[in-house]
Amino acid sequence: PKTIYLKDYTPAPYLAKQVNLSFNLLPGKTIVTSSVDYVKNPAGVSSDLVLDGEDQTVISVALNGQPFEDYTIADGQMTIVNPGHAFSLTIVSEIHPEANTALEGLYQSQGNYCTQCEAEGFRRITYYQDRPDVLSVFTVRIEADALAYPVMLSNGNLQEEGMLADGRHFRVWHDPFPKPCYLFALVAGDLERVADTFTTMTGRKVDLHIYVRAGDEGQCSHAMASLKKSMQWDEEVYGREYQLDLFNIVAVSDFNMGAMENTSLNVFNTALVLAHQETATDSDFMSVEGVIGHEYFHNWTGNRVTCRDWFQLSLKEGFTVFRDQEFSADMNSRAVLRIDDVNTLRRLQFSEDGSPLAHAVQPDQFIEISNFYTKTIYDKGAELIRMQHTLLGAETFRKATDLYFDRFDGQAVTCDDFVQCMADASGRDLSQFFRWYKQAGTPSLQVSSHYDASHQRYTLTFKQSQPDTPEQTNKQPLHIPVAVGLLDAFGQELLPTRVLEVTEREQTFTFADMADRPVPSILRGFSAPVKLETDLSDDDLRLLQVYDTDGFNKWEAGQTLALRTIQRVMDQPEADITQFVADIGTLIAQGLSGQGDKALLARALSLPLLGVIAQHQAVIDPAAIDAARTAILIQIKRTHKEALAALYDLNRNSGEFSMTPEAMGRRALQHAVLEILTVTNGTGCAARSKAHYDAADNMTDRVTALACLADSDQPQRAEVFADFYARFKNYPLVVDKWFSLQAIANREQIFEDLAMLRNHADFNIKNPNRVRSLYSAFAINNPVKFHDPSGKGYAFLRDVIIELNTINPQIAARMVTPLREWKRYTPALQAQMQAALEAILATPNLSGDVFEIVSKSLK
Ligand code: B3K
Ligand code: ZN
Repeated sequence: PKTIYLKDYTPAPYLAKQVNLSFNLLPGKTIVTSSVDYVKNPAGVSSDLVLDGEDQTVISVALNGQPFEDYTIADGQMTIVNPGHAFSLTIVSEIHPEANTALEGLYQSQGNYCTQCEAEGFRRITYYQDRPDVLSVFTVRIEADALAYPVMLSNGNLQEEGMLADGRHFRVWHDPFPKPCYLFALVAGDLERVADTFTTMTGRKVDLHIYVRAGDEGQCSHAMASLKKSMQWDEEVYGREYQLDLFNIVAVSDFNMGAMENTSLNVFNTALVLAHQETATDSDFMSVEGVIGHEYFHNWTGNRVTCRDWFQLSLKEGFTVFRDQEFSADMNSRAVLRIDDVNTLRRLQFSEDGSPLAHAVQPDQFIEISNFYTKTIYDKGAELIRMQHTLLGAETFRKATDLYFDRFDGQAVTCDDFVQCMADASGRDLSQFFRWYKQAGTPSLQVSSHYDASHQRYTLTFKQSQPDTPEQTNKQPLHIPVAVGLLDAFGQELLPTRVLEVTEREQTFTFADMADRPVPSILRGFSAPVKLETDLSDDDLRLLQVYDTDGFNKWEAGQTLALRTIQRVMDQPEADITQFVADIGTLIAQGLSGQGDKALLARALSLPLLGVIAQHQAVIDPAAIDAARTAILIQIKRTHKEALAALYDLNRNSGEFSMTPEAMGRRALQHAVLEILTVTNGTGCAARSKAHYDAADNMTDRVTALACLADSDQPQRAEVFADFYARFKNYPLVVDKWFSLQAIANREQIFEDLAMLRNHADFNIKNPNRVRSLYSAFAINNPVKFHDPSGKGYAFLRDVIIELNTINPQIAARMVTPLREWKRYTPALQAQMQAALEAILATPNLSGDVFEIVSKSLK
């Protein structure tokens, strides 16, 4: 496998003036004809036309209409030496979508045709300069059997359609906006359509269509509503209007990722479209809204302004994640969303940063671009945009994004170009800030405070440091926005949020006229993606937990107290934790009084997840973390059993099912409480969970019950899981949940369960959702059993990676994630994880995707 470097970027040798694609979808093969008008790129450095192509048979090539044979094909590239200044090239090739299990390029899902071209799937369809900086106008003709494939879609507007001989029909689609080939899409199949419309801010009517399998039409209303909200939000918040007359979403059940933003033809994983109270949880509803928004927002951030090369992936992904996070925050509770996003960032991105796979938001090199659709590019990338938003303020940030869209509409640009717009619009120098894009790793920020009573002065001293990461040492200090507020000893806010800009390795900020020592609320809203260490006392944290005006930091104070308590119990199992347990009692009492946001209380009552606790450990011992965490939960249960039961009862479902924030908060709170009440897994616990299941009129409550029963050995467990399967066996997305909820069980017979699930008739190695529902659920959400000292957990994952290597290399590579942090575990676990990685590396015919991740992990 070959490494590609950012520094080697050169502009494409030829521009594509227009692209005509014709697809003849036949049983057993598809014939693709591509006719492209090329003209030499004045900025290009070579005069050879080099086209990428994979997994296809070239049938004929014609240059300016004449048969042409003077080309060479080697290493996935067709080269034509000096074809001239302007010419047209027609290539006819044969491909086999029905045999495509990699789910890249043109493939079939449940008999329907669909495409996935980002990042480099277009080359599996036809020979082309498969790079994002070649933008062209596409016209696409599709021909297929009319009965089997009544729906035939591509990007843009429908130009022509008609019947042909032998029961075949055709359609021609035209997208007037030049686009890179990774945004090309085609769908052909037997699908039902759900329709609605949206009127844009200038009064244009846009048709909105969601295509699903027959029978799924009743599960589209939430996705449709989310799409309309997204379109309106982008007009209101960014002034961005949709440009075409039609916007299509197609849901397919075989998909490598969540969804894809192809111009006017988004292709979605069914998991992120279909949602109904009976089959989807509240958090599924939130994900659908967020991802529908995400893909729609790409229309401007990604499609209208696209990436120059794949090193700039975060230009569109980081910005678009930031946009979808803000959209969700505006539609729901901002603090709750921020808490959940930060939890994910810490659990998954911080751990990536701490692994041999750590990389910068704008990396310098990669082997396989598919491996770079990471938490760093996406979620840390979003944090970088968020920090620029914080530094500039909302109004100036909006000016800067207006400038960005004005300056670069229709172009393929870099992260540097984006930050330059931020700098130009604000008049600020952001060159130090740009280091965030180039330096990998999670910075540490240490804060010490000092109160000088005689001068009534309070100071905060910040020390930042950057960890070494692969091929990066001696890093420079970063420009860190730290949002700070000050409270007095009674919890009154003395100083509302102010953004301190830390730019030095060590820097002190002074607050004058402080009659008493204040309590600082530091890094409000998690204003920078750093590991924060403060010298706050437990009492300071307790004050913040009750009085902080910042919802995020209020929660964070409680989590810090919990982390300190967990650490104490890990160090000394007999440690006295009565104060912490009493604090939880105060929260429960608040809940009983009916005050406060239930969703926030649910999060306050939840101890940090093992994956978050692990980030604070020098050496990770999952069993030891779990033991301490569970011991604390048991003590909370014993101390507050009656109050918890009362809180549970108080939040019972009363009457009609509803999706209001209040109702979702109530369900989340019941879940958090039931989790504590059932921690001991005795007969009473199982009875409680079973009762919760029996009373459920929605999927959220059912999943709560199953999650609380998962670890149990009581007879109710089998009963409820069997009932669940019988009810929902015809709903693949719910069967995914059934797999996952068993895979996360922390119980003795888990390895027998896993074997049973692997051999279950409903398991399908070719379906990524099902693979994830078993393997990712186990390896990521069952850390105790995944890291079982026997090594059986690692072997289970190793075997599926080896099996998937030839079937679907992208999914195989992704599955390696839980192994890559191996060096952070105890020596005994390390050795077993390393052995699993080495066994994968020794597999014959290892794909470039898996090779890159495994070999880098082992370094
Ligand atoms: N842009 C797509 C990612 C597709 C990558 C496939 N290897 C999804 C998204 O971020 O919106
Ligand atoms: Zn995206």
